[in-house]
Amino acid sequence: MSMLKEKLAQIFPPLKAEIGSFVKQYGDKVVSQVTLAQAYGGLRGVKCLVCDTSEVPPDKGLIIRGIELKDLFDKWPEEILHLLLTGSLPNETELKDLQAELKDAEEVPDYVWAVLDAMPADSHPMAMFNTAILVMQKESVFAKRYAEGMKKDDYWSATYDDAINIIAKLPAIGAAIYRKRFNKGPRIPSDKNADWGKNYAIMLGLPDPNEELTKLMRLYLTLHCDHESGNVSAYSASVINSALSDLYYSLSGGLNGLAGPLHGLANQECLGWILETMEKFGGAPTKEQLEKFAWDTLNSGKVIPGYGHAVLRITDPRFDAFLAFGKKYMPDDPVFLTVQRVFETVPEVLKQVQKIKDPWPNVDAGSGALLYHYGMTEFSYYTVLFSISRALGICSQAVVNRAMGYPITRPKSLPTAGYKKIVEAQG
Ligand code: HAX
Repeated sequence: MSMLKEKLAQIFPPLKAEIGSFVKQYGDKVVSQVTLAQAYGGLRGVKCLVCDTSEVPPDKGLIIRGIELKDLFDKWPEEILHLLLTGSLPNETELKDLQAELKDAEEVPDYVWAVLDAMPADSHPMAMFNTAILVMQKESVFAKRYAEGMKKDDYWSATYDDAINIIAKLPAIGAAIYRKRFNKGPRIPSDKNADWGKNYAIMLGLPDPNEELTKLMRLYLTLHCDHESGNVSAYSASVINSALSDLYYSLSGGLNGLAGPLHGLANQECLGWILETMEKFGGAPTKEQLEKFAWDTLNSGKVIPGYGHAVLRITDPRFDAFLAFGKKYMPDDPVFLTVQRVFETVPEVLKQVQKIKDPWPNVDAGSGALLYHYGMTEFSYYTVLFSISRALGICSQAVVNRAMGYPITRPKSLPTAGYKKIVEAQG
């Protein structure tokens, strides 16, 4: 058994007992109330989910297991995976053990390549990525063991095996989709000595003379890892997983949600918007030009991608991290300069629109410009990169949920007539 799995086997039983007695003792305490506006408004702010891997206070942004993101910028994705699952960063031996475990599981079955080859050449990279995950469902350890009558206490262990088997393969799958979809040449084999993030950079096949792209990939894969459990992709995946559909089904399903323009696809949309301004104004636009362009976008009924958030009310610390990276490695890049100028302009515009609750940039406002700088100019691919990272959080949440024995998710819906009755009864 790997060191990480052994550690989890120690951690989970007492945690399950603790949560069990906590709920038994305080089960009837009220933790949240739901107004009619919230029922019709995407359940914004309703506290009714549990997520122990991370939380997102509106005034701070992502906190992973009690550690603010700004203190994790230099950590590698494998370290973050360990943190998400166990609540602590790995020591050197634990990190090596986890990296070896991932290496052992990285071989992608050949039929995945055949399925990707059979897809239309103009398929969206996200459709290709989620198909690749789903088509591997027959490998699920959870599904196999469930069919054999696995005990409920073992659900987490089989989910863990699926999580490692999937996470290990995602860099190779993601990189192969990039190369195939954008005619970059044949797949590049995995480097047996490279860590998860570096290996991904290698397999993409983009020039990386000073290993700056490798650094960006590690940072990117760390920053997008998790964002509590109420966002569309994590919540969808968790609902699917609660039916004991294995992680191949649930991760793929959740990531289909990430493919939406109000969620992960915003990074593709945002770079598109930035480049559109540059094309229109013949280079990096002035603040005045940007201000007008922002108003034109709003007045045409569109959102300004990369700005606003359902939870956050500050500049997203993940955006701060990308901004700092850009200032260090590409201060004069015109696309990056435009991102900075948009940051100096757009919040002031959005503040004037009363209904918008968060005028600040989110994670998707700057990441694309950095990828563009290193030659990844095909921005319909960007959400795949997001997905590879987000799989860390979605898989960790599923392992924890199955270890805690949480039941199937099934909130109650009412027809509008039902809500009218409730409201009328209150006078
Ligand atoms: N541009 C224009 N209008 C915006 C806006 C923006 N950037 N942000 C919010 N609004 C609008 C909403 O569309 C909504 O309008 P309607 O009432 O007419 O529908 C109104 O302001 C109130 O919205 P809100 O309460 O401030 O925000 P929501 O919680 O409803 O939505 C969103 C949050 C992220 C979906 C929203 O801010 C948005 O559409 N932003 C642009 C797209 C984007 O960047 N998405 C990525 C978010 C981060 C993420 O998940 N990454 O994966």
